[in-house]
Amino acid sequence: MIVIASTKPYAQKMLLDAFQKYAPVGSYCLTEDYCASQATTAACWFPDLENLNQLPHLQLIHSMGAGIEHLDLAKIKSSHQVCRIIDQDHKYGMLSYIQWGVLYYLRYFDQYLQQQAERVWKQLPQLKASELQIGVMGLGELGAFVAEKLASEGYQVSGWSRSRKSLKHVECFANDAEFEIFLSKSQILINLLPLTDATRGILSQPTFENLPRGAAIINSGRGAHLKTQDLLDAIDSKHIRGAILDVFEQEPLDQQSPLWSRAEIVLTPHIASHAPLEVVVKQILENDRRISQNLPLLNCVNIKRGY
Ligand code: NDP
Ligand code: OXD
Repeated sequence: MIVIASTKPYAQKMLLDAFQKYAPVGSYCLTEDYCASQATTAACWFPDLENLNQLPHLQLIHSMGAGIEHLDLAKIKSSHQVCRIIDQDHKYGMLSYIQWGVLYYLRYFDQYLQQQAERVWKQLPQLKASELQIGVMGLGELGAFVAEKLASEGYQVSGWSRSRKSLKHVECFANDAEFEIFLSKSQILINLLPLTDATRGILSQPTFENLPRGAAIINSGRGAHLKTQDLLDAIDSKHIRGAILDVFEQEPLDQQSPLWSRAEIVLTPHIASHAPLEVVVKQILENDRRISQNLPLLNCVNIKRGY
């Protein structure tokens, strides 16, 4: 039995609609239903973990996405496992978002939009992919996929992760000791890190100052990776050319945020990529089946590591 658990009304509705469409009747319920007491798995997005921790048969806290920062890991019971969604279409969705962002800078669309606003007719150089250095922070399921695909398109791609990776045509850097050299090769810096204590605020002044002058940022990790004022200062000083931001510390983004009105910033409402809901439901059902048959679960999170 799966219990649907989100404190966000839009996510609760999305999950319930998806289970109604793709899951067998009787395989899911809501936290307030009587049968929640039988639930072995919770399908979650910002759940009330204290409430879930009361359920006597619960064994699995399952994120409905790739990210798990919406779960307060300190509150997860030691008897509970945490799993997340990993899916090929999710990876392609992220890839297309990043490809768009990279082309936006490679072909100077940021500057042409500005020129249009000022009625300026001026042709800028037509750069080749091989002339652009891209750095991908986080070489996990999404980052490694994106980095290899961009490298196959001819870009000069570097990647950075905790442990060293070996990826086709990607120069791989690892851990804090190699962060600066990685940054120095990132004319476009793409963030695909998970949000943890170690990565919170990583898109900040010390990182920006190690990027080449005129670098651009694409943040499709999490909003709390970015220190907004540091970005605005780096743009004002012309060290950073601009940013494409998909995620924000507070979502929806506050109407008063200065980010809305900056020509150097492109905002999207956390749409870089979503796993298809049918896949979300199927993966959660599969893990719940595995629990009932005492089989190893798929796509488990390392709770100690935080991702
Ligand atoms: P994974 O857990 O598969 O990969 C995380 C990567 O980050 C790993 O390579 C890991 O290194 C690296 N990493 C973690 N901590 C550090 C650190 N302190 N220093 C250096 N590298 C580190 O995550 P996914 O690729 O599946 O997803 C990444 C994030 O993307 C998600 O957590 C989510 O926040 C975000 N996301 C955003 C979406 C959107 O629409 N905007 C959609 C989906 C996800 P190592 O391999 O060595 O462990
Ligand atoms: C995810 C997301 O974590 O959509 O999957 O942000």
